[in-house]
Amino acid sequence: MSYAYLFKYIIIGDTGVGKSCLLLQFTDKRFQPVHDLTIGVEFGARMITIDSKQIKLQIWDTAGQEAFRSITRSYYRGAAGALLVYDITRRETFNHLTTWLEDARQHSNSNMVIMLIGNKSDLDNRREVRREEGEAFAREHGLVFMETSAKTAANVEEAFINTAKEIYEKIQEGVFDINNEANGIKIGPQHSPTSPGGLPGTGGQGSAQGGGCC
Ligand SMILES: Nc1nc2c(ncn2[C@@H]2O[C@H](COP(=O)(O)OP(=O)(O)OP(=O)(O)O)[C@@H](O)[C@H]2O)c(=O)[nH]1
Ligand SMILES: [Mg+2]
Repeated sequence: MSYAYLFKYIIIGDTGVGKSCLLLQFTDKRFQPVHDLTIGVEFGARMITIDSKQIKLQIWDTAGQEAFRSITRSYYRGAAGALLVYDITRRETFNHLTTWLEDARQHSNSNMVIMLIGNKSDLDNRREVRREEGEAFAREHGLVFMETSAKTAANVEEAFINTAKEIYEKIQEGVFDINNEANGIKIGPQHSPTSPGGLPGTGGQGSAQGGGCC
């Protein structure tokens, strides 16, 4: 299927926080109660609509285990968005956020949108990190924040889609250099540069294009 833009994402955070389960819930709308550790990097994709434009999200799900850290680092550079995930039932995963953020900032392009995610919100009875602590960390570091559950799907759509909205807004503001694919954004065949945010139904496919040959 054709798209107006392709955004590349990376999902990062400690092992076991639920990165792969969040991706599976977003792409396949299902939850795996027993999920294997990720070895290296896994991959998923899904189409979404923003401002009546089709946007393809290409998502790299990394391994949280320390041994894979150097592989993870090599994926930051080409990402437009990052989901930085901790587990609300394990404080140590929250304590490690600073290290993850330093790594992300050091190896990514400066415009990368980072969404902080406190996952496993369904396990409120086992909570070790209060929502306010997540909010405060996000505010302090200029991140967007959300609590999610890969199990119940609460806020999972929102997390991926709000990140895309932020990226899309940055494109509209001219912040992202969209002609440089290394920034994690690719313009698709459906893109129509003459109608940014035009009336619903007027942008996108059809008209305008087609004049060119071969
Ligand atoms: N209750 C609950 N369990 C979850 C949730 N998300 C993930 N889990 C469980 O947590 C475990 C780890 O999830 P994964 O998605 O494999 O964790 P990961 O972050 O990908 O781990 P690595 O691949 O090692 O980095 C699995 O057994 C999941 O079933 C959630 O939102 N709620
Ligand atoms: Mg995983």
